[in-house]
Amino acid sequence: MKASERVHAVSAIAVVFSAFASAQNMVPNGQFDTLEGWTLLGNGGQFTLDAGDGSPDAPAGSVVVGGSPATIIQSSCTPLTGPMTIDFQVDIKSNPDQPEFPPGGFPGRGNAQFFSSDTCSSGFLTLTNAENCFPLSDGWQRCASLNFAVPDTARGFRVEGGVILFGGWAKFDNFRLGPSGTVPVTLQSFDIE
Ligand SMILES: [Ca+2]
Repeated sequence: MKASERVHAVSAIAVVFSAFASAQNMVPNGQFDTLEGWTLLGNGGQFTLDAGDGSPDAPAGSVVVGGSPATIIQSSCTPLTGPMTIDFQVDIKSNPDQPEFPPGGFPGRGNAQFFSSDTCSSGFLTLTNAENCFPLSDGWQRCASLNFAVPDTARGFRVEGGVILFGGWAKFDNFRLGPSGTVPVTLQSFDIE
């Protein structure tokens, strides 16, 4: 193979790979390469990029709870056309002593929210909470919602990560959402050093 042909072959592989990767994950900047596309909600909370930690790769989105009970990071809105069945996951690391109250509820969580508008500014329809978030530990833990039925009227979605404990902290990484079976989502706990 000539050098020019090799270049073309490598380019073709790169194009195919990037198209496949973007089809897998519909969450913009779900790997926190930067803070772009993410918004902090909650009085006095802090949201920064942790260049020394991540799951699977650094950086991660790092949240410190402010004066309000809940501090939340929210992704930008992504257009989507229902009906479809999706898988959703997020990797979370947080205070090991976070209480679970109410059961299945608020502290150290991730969810995906669906809207009838493609800007997520109105028309909230439903949400799905990632499961297996408890108990949180100071190691990375994967939470997920599998085979969630998105309503046929959905035209946009966004995802959230949140933490409730006063004085608490959490890190988020690896937000993924896509048609079921196209994102490598698994319900499992794991630690990454
Ligand atoms: Ca990352």
